[in-house]
Amino acid sequence: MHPDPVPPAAGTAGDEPRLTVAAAARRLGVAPATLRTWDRRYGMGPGEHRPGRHRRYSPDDLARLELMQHALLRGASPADAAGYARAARLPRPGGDAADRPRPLPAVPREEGTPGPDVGGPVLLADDTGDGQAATRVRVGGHVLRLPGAGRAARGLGRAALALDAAAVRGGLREAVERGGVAHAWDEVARPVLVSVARRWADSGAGVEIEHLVSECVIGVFGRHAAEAPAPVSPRPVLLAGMPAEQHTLPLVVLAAALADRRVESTSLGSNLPLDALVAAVRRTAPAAVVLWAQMPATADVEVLRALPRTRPRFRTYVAGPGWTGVALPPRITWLGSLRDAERELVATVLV
Ligand code: B12
Repeated sequence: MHPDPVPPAAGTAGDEPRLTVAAAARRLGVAPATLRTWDRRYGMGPGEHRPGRHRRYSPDDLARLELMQHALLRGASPADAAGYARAARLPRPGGDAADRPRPLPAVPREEGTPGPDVGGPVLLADDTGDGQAATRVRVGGHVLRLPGAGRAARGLGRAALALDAAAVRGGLREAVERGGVAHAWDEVARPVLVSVARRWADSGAGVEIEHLVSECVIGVFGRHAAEAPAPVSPRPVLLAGMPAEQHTLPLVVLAAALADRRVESTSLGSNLPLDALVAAVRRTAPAAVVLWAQMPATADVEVLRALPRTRPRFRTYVAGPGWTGVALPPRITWLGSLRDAERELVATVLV
């Protein structure tokens, strides 16, 4: 898809389409928040600003941003990249094409349209061998496979590979704003996490990317939950990782989804010791308890049996791939997806 060109404002050179922040961001394959940051911190915003109008990027502004992006991807600091881009002489229209800075390819119009390889972020079509077109995101020499992923996930993948935390956060925030928490997790963040992990499993590389994306997920979804309207649920949902379980991102996201439904949750994070879990259940009088096990080793039914009986009672749920194939004690329900969990918990809590 093309970025939406904005018709030239009256009184400007008629042949120079100007782009909004969103359209310029799409053209460059970065989050709008990244462009705003580059503007605020490094003075890389639109050159011309006319009172009473939104700021728009001219072709020259875009060319400078592309130069900045090139420099960043080659390892320059943001400040140095911005300085380089500002100082560069841009070719005039009609000048010798060979003198022009090589523009980064825009995000391809169609899924699977290969872009030219200029060393910047490129999306490539790829045959997975099962007849399905897969999309790979590449930054520098790093490649991330994102089969069937949409534009937002590909943008997030690029930002993640570039270890650009501001862009990852911006991409996540934008996805939440556009499509809601479940969309941002299931269609944007999760494919990237799964792909990063697959890359790690195949090559042993990229744990730093996994950590960076995890931190950004915790930051963005955590903040979303904190800023939600006051809850109306009479009792909270208690969310905790099983003892010895380090993976709890889905619970952070679940807390954000519940907050949007005005359901209060109490998050106890990862690796909660059993006695602490028991104490928390007694003290918070939850309507429901959700225990996440990512790893089979942490999916221990003895923990479920050790939970205290309280009045009023609470319902116990387990979630995460660790529980697959585990015979659960009676009245314990397994939650298979974020959307299912949200639906089930809202029904349980908001009775
Ligand atoms: C993020 C992550 C981390 C983060 C965790 C941060 C945090 N605070 O949670 C960090 C960096 C700390 C980490 C560390 C490690 N990790 Co890790 N990690 C992951 C990763 C990428 C995502 C985990 C996650 O959130 N999964 C949730 C979503 C993204 O995936 P899913 O579980 O498959 O989703 C399914 C369901 O769970 C469900 N679902 C999804 N979301 C939701 C939400 C709700 C509410 C519900 C109910 C359901 C649901 O839908 C999906 C389809 O069924 C996974 C890869 C993966 N594919 O999961 C590896 C992964 C789990 N890690 C792995 C490993 C080995 C480790 C480490 C041991 C080594 C390492 N990679 O550094 C360490 C140490 C951890 C430890 N001591 O236990 C392996 C586990 C292999 C195994 N089964 O034994 C995985 C699978 C990576 C891999 N390819 O090998 N990790």
